[in-house]
Amino acid sequence: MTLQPSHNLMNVENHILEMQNLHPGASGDLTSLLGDISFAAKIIAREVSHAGLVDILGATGDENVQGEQVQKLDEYANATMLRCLGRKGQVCLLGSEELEDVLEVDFGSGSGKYLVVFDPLDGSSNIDANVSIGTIFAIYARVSPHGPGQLRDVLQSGSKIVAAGYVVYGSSTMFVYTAGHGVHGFTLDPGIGEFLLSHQNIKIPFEAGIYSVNEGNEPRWTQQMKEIVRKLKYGCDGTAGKGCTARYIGSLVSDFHRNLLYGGVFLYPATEDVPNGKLRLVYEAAPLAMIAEHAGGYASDGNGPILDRIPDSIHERVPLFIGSRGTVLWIEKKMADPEFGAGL
Ligand code: AHM
Ligand code: MG
Repeated sequence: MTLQPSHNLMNVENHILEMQNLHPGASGDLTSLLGDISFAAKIIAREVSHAGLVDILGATGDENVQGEQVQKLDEYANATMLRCLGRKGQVCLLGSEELEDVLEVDFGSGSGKYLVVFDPLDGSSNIDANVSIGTIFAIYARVSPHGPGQLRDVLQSGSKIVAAGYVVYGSSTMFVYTAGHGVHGFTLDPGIGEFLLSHQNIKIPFEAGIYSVNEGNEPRWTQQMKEIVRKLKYGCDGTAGKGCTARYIGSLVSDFHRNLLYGGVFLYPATEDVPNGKLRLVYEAAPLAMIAEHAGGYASDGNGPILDRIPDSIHERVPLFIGSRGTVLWIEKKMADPEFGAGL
């Protein structure tokens, strides 16, 4: 009997190393940075699994039994990412949705090649209800020559992302990433503390069977958007004529992850009162857009690819349509048609 490589258990670190081998001459900095992120994810996952005990063990601002300050989970996740990333001199800059400004990093070497941007705990309004939440990240190569990173290093289009991924803290914890060679998912085995390859080379179905949108905002959508969502329900060219079913968690990572596996589209359009939508280009939309594209999907701001947008500021917001490629392209086409929905 011959042992097939597919029988091997693969943890995320070994997988990332295999990906590195596709790039002869790679320094290993990206590999170790992705390893740092998966390490941080395990620490955050452990804390998330205790979230419901906070009221029993001590509220925010209290001291816990070890005499440590109890932190809100999103603050904890942010602090954990900052503590884990780039200790080996791989990064020149970090940007977090939780921080107003970027953090220049200088561990003395002055030569960190990469910068990492992240949303440490996305969907945080769901924490207290035990609903799944996540972490989103993207890694860029710096454009400034040397020394601590600069703002211009972050203000690059998503098409320049070198690696992106997310972690879902759900019924199990999953780490999903791409470094440009497919999208791969790993499930945390809490018993051994390892992310094991469980979803190799994820591909999203071309047409959505699910639509995910906060329909409470419908009164403030354009007529065009109302008609787009109506057509998603009843069936249209973008859904092979079939009507979609609705699923909306209110955690972008979790909604995106489910749609990636099953085929679906997530929409966070502009509304009268919020002209650029709610979601952030740098920390949420661009990293997930890279994942979507490498899984065969697509992400649009309604006019064109999210990945083409160059942010003007780090907290810039953007309308987001992301998921099954055929469906998002159909939405984009309808948004370009001023007559669509005009008769409503
Ligand atoms: P957050 O980063 O503060 O958690 O906000 C982003 C979240 C997304 O996860 C989710 O898709 C969206 O907000 C839900 O917004 P709404 O409650 O308006 O539907
Ligand atoms: Mg978020």
